[in-house]
Amino acid sequence: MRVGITGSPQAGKTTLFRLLTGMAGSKPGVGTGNIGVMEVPDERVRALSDVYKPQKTTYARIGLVDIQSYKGQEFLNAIRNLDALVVVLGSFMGEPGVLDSLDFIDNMETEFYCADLASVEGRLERLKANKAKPVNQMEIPFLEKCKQALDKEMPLRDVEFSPYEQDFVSNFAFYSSKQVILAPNVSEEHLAAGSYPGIEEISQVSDERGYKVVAFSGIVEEEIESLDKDNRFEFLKAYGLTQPGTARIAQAAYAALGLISFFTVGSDEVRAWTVQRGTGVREAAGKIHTDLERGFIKADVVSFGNFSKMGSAKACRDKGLVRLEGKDYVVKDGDIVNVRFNV
Ligand SMILES: Nc1nc2c(ncn2[C@@H]2O[C@H](COP(=O)(O)OP(=O)(O)O)[C@@H](O)[C@H]2O)c(=O)[nH]1
Ligand SMILES: [Mg+2]
Repeated sequence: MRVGITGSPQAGKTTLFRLLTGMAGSKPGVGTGNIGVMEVPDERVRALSDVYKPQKTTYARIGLVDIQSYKGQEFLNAIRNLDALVVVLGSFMGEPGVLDSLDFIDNMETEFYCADLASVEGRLERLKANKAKPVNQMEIPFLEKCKQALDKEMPLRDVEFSPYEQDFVSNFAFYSSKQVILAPNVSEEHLAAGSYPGIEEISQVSDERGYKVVAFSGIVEEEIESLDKDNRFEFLKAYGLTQPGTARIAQAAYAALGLISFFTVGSDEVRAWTVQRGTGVREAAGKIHTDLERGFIKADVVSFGNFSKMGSAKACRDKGLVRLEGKDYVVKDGDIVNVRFNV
């Protein structure tokens, strides 16, 4: 899973990329795109780490790309293999920044519809001309359904697909099925005020399209980054915030991708593991090590909520809050998992 940072020129994309990845070397507008990895901050991991005091604490991570092109085929090529996009809006620049941003979103959506429609129609023509095999005939109603939506400029992410159709969607890697998060980059004053230039237009677009909006301020984030931990909290509080914008953006991207975290704990390492929502515990165990999947017997599972209430694994066991789950159990966000296995 990879996320791209996009938006109009000067909106603050590279600034956000640098903040999210900690890659100090990333330069504005250089090369074909900076590539990095971002940590997904998680208070639960921090809390578990406070209890276990492990040698190592590992947060969830997702790949991040700072996209350097804005439109046309070059833009489409740059984002083809990305699963979600964070669109940075240059709200701190006032009216011109707002207009550029709205133009960018408008143009992006048009390019998505056109590109998806072209691939749907091209595929339909080939299927119909070829008298495709029975298995491919199943694809025709699916493609017709996509075409109907795209003709109405409805993004494919808003179309309800059956699990069977969902497989086709994944194979096509449609543009309009990518998740989008709007990230207005607002001035310091506007961050504190909770309102910013263009907020109404941006809300309207996000309501219509089902985009999540997470405002941040590049300048304020840079200040936060320069503070030590204790001062960060006080600083954020002054803005009425509990978490930096970077944390909120990383978490929004993670959720938009349908990803959840489960945890493993111990004195060596407290760690968040990433799985797609709906993953079975046996497959999830395989993320930790293939042996754990192959030799899976059962898993001890306690929710972070219960752990946090009781304060220790022992207290959870005493209260019967640690469940023994078999391979059919579906992992939930925040599960603390210990896999029993035998190879
Ligand atoms: N005042 C202000 N300037 C910013 C902010 N974020 C970025 N900039 C500046 O805007 C310019 C463009 O930023 P950059 O991240 O390179 O934009 P990009 O073209 O979208 O990658 C740089 O000079 C940044 O220092 C912000 O929140 N406030
Ligand atoms: Mg840049």
